[in-house]
Amino acid sequence: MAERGTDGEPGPETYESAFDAAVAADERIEPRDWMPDAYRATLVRQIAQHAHSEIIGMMPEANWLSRAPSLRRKAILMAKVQDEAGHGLYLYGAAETLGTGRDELLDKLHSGRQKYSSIFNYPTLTWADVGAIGWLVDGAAITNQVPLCRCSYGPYARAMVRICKEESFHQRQGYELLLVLSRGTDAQHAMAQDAIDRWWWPSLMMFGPPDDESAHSAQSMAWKIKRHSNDELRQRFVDICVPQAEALGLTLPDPDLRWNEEAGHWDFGAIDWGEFKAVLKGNGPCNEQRISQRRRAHEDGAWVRDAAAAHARKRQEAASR
Ligand code: FAQ
Repeated sequence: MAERGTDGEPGPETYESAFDAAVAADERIEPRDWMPDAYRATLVRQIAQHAHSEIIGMMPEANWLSRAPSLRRKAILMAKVQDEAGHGLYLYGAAETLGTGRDELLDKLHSGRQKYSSIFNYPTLTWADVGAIGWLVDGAAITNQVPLCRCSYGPYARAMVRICKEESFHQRQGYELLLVLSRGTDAQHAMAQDAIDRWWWPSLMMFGPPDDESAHSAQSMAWKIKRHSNDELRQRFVDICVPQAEALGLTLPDPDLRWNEEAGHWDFGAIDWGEFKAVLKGNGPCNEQRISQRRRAHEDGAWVRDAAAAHARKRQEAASR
């Protein structure tokens, strides 16, 4: 029997068991529902890192907007980069429903107190990198995010449904771009292969540390925030990519890739976790550049925020007259 508080209201144990029962029954937890503080904090941490990844993730591809090889490619890339901004907005909105505002989260990003995905600390050296990001980075993002559509927290799960639809368009544009290059001139094929050589391993790192080093997985899976472990999703991604690489006529840069008949999966080589840790510590090739560009963009946008606030104030004053 659940405890009752002294004033006759249900005690904390009642709320906690209602929360546990809702999670066990695969029901959604909604913003006004009671939730454990640690559940709320875990969601804010993950959603914030995800939102930051979306807006920092605009930078590597935006680098190629002015140099896209045709008007069509430029229009597609502009739409994709704008989609990423939209994803950031949905996700900051989802975090807001947990009581943490965008200003606070951006402040944590800018001061290095919150992370964003390691992948966006690598440079985009050629046009083929736009294809590699679409195929591999968006592909990894979809593999990770489709199960998040069933996340126990309602606003995050619902945001993921729309995000995944858009990411799937992103993945296809990257695949198609690489296919054209791969079937193009020798120089174009070589450029596509070089991009895959550089983006393959960092893409595998997007899924996070191996399961036995993942600090949050067990609890997040018990709460049904995460539905699969980091290693399970990484394996799923490898299994999807191997036949796609073959269809593209490109080679994944891993001599240890081998079909494992017994396991029904592709075995793959060792990931350089030293590199992953260095990137997380701020020592990747572009960490400094990304964060200083983000801070500058935020400062440059101050007048827009001020103008929007002044406009909202004026409307409110007019309405109350
Ligand atoms: N990079 O215990 P775990 C995209 C951190 S969106 C940086 O395993 P968890 C779209 C982790 O935060 C890409 N940090 O953690 C796009 C934790 O640090 P903390 C982003 C990482 O949360 C495409 C620590 O390591 N997607 O690409 C990374 O259970 C193209 C311990 O790790 C999401 O955020 C990493 N790769 O699992 C945009 C999806 N991995 O907080 C533009 C949602 C781990 O203790 C262009 N997030 N860390 O200081 C998730 O599914 C999870 O948060 C994981 C990590 C799987 C990323």
